[in-house]
Amino acid sequence: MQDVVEKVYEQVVARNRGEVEFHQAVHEVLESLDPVIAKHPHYAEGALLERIVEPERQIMFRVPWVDDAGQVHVNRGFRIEFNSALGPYKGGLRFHPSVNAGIIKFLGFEQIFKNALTAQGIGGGKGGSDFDPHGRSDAEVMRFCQSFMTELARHIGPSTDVPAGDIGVGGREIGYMFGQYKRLRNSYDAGVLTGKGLAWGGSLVRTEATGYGAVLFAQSMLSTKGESLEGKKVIVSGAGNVAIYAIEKAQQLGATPVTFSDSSGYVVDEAGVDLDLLKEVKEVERGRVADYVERRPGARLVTGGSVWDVPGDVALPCATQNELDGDAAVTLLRGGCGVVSEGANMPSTPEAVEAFQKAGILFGPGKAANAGGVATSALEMEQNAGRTRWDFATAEAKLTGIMTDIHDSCVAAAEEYGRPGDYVLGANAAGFTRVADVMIAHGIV
Ligand code: NDP
Ligand code: 2IT
Repeated sequence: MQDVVEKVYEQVVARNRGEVEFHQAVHEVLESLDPVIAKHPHYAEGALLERIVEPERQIMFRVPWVDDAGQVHVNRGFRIEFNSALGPYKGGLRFHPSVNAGIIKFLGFEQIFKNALTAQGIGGGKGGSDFDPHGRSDAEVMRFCQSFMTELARHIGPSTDVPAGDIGVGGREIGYMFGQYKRLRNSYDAGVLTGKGLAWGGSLVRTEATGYGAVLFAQSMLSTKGESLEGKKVIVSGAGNVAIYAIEKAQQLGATPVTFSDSSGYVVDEAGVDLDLLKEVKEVERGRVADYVERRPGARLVTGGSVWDVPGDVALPCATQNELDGDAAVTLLRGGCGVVSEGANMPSTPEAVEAFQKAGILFGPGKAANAGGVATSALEMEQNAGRTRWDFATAEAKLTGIMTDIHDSCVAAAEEYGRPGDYVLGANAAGFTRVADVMIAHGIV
């Protein structure tokens, strides 16, 4: 890293002690900026870099709620409003016991550049709580969501900050939070949350968008080599929203996904994943991956090791951050993997990214490859503002166009800064320059 960039990174580490995921996300972006700043030194002036790594606002609050047995629990809520240069803060809410300020900050920081890549006028933010929805009844989840929104409501709005889902937050949680927001404000502000139900302002394709987008991004990368997903064996991690619809789109494009996973283990189904069964187990029953294996002859559950031990042509990490380390990358490469498209946020460790890039395979970083989710959220906001609703084909065509544009922007930026084929540099440089140009236009704010 150049001195000027290195200094900014050191300050981030000193100021945000122990927030290792945030440090990691900042390091990756700043490292990419060396050739950008060498060519355009003005991006390092006016403390622009120091401003971009500092959230505009960080909100942390108490979330008390009562379980079905009458016991009171206290969780911690977060909303990090990171950057509003391009539009209202936009980004998901994560409910998972591992959530802390550093995790929400890393996600919020990534979101700034991801949202810039979509070219839809959305700033970057993220939020969530260390609440664990696993094993909780609907009534408990509802009471938690209502308590969470009682505080969050004062900070958000359709032109201010527009949350959505992430790990542990899907249609059910968005519904409970929207109900509480509407009640508190006495106002049907559909555009205050995205990922809503189709009957109350949601958009077709939002459920599918992140997984679909990650596969479309893989397909675009392959097309630069004159190849496609047709006939490819695909290794998928996760069994949630992103993983399920990545599997669906991969199947539609003629590939064969053979794995998925959750925190209890991974499943190998060499005949190809039975998507209807997986949806039944995960979306309807909220079950575990073992429930799939019980009903699917030929599929096996593996509870030790890593899903990345399974050889395949394409890897789609769709679970969580740092789920794919350097050793897993080497194993994947040895198994013949030539494409990685990140459905999750920062699933590959820096060592894994380095291994993929050294091997010269196609590597699509999350902030580009998984941008289809937030892009379709912005399409939902657009429909809400226009009090209109598009059909599935219209929304999907828009998503496909946006993913192609993101891919092409990454390719162009990587070429401009002298590293053709480097999608990490391409995504970071293209996202950064869009935000930075507007921050400069807005003055020192
Ligand atoms: P879900 O909650 O629907 O699914 C998450 C899946 O990942 C579950 O199968 C879960 O298993 C597994 N998982 C989560 N944390 C861990 C962990 N620490 N160890 C092992 N397995 C884990 O979330 P999503 O599918 O929405 O999100 C997945 C990833 O995609 C996240 O990184 C998220 O930030 C990213 N993303 C999501 C978008 C969206 O639109 N939803 C948009 C862009 C990115 P278990 O249930 O056992 O915990
Ligand atoms: O990480 C992400 O981009 C998301 N969880 C989706 C955010 C959104 O606002 O749709």
